[in-house]
Amino acid sequence: MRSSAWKAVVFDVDGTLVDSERDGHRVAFNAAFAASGLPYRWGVVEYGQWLTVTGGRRRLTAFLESEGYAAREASALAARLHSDKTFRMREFVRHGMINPRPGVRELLDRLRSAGVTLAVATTGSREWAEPLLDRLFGPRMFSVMLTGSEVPELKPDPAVYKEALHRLNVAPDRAVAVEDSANGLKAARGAGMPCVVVTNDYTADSNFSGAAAVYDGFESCLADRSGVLWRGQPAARARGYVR
Ligand code: XBP
Ligand code: MG
Repeated sequence: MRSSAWKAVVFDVDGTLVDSERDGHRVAFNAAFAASGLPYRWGVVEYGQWLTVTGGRRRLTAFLESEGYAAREASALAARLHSDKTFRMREFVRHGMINPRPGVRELLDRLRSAGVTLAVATTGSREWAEPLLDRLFGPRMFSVMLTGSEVPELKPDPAVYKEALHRLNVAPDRAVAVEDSANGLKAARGAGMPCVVVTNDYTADSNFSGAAAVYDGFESCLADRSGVLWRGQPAARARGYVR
């Protein structure tokens, strides 16, 4: 089995391990709007624009303010809506509605077989993220699992990656992050980590300058057998795009 020079690989969740935004979070947000008697419904394109605001509660607050709510009222309503939305997302998880992206399971198994420690660093809430990862990958797949519930600042702030490195006891240049978004890439780079990007429909056209590699899916990531996930430190020439 090809080994990997990395001590750890730290995965993002939404949009990376799972394609959870369009048909998961977005649907849960809309159901929470409806349950509160609010007329808002985020369409697929509109939701993609709000995705640049990380953290569901902050996304709701920013949206409500853009609809004319005063800051204090927006924050209070966002908290109520987000609590309902999180309950709904947990139900989606429980009913098996959120699944791994193609190739994710194989990549996790290959990295584990190569002796790499796996971890998670997400902005999402632990209430749904933990049962999701347990259900999809088993309770022992990730040695460290950090969520937006445990850090003071959300991506693109590097806090969640810095804390993951601390708990893993791994130097930034001995671990690589796997992300889907520009905010996630910024967070990983801010923690001094190289970052592999695997894009999705929402992020394919983003600017991924500074990424060690960019793939359009896990299938091409798996096929790149001499890629940075296996080779270790990204050589200067590695900064490029593998599509
Ligand atoms: C993406 C996010 C999350 C989700 C919604 O997280 O920004 O906020 O959109 O989840 P990731 P919550 O870092 O995994 O890409 O409503 O629980 O925040
Ligand atoms: Mg993401």
